[in-house]
Amino acid sequence: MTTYTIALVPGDGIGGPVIEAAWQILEAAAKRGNFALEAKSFPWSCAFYKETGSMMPSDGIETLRGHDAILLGAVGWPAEVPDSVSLHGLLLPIRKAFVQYANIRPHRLLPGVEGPLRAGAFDILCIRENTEGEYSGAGGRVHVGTMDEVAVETSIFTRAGVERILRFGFEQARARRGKLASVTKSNAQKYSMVFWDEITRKLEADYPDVEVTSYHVDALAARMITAPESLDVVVASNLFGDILTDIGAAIQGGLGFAASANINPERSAPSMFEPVHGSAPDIAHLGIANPIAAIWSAAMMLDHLGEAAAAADIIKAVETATAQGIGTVPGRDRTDAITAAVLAALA
Ligand code: GGG
Repeated sequence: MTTYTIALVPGDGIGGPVIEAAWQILEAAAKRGNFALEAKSFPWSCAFYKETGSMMPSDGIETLRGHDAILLGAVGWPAEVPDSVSLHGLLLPIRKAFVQYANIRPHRLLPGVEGPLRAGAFDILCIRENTEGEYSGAGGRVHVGTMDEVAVETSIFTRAGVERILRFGFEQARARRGKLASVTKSNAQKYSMVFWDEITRKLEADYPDVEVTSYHVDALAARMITAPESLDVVVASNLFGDILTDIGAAIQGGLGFAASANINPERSAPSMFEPVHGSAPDIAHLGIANPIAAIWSAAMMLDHLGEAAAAADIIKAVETATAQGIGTVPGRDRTDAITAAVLAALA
């Protein structure tokens, strides 16, 4: 029997309860399947930062490297630690160090969930470039605190980085409905985004079976609301993907349903799975965080590890629970009640 070692990083706020819920579901799935899971939990978070001055220890990356996958909850506690410090201290370094360049975020309505749109069914797979672009962390400030102060933040787009994420998107489109939306703002950003468009055009020839449309990000954002059913796979840069997937979360009923996978497609290092939502300080101690996004992310983890049947069973159990109306209205059902309903459907 295969045993997978999973690094759990619950992080801040509702990260703890949703990861606990996801772990219960994973253990139940393992019991039914022919595999075992071993968890090692790491307390890296804003509380850890307050104690130590760092979001994770200096050997944190090497510690995580020894695991088959990472399941992360949420990062951020802005009342105590600036969000830019927590994000650049934990989440972004893991994505970069483990070359998790493809951030996959599925957007569809679960049964029983009513999104805000009157539009019919949609099933969008957003693929966000995850290691460079606008979140490269290149920049600086001079003349701080004076009227001459200047802040510069440079987006970095490399040919290798853009080509690999677009190829990943083409492959996903090929395996789905054969449509790829490549997103830029190349009318306004005449270097990096024109570069992205050129690489899209170059790769088109390798995927004649995929229908490619290039969109400006503003038009694509509108289309996700007015005609989401027209979209299949959407590939975007780090910042644009981050923003578009919040729209994706909104149209699928809220962040409580938005799952994600930070994938290292070459499997040279562990991949990381996390709900799209943050730590939600406003509801952190109320016991009403929706664990579905974390459970769905855990299913994506099993799928990545090669346990596709167990992953599909978890998704089916989530769908059974939501079809009964459980977890479908933000803030109404308790985290443990939603978890119990998914567990019951899995049994
Ligand atoms: N679930 C992880 C989390 O806390 N996400 C909040 C966030 O701000 N993420 C930024 C990003 O995904 O780049």
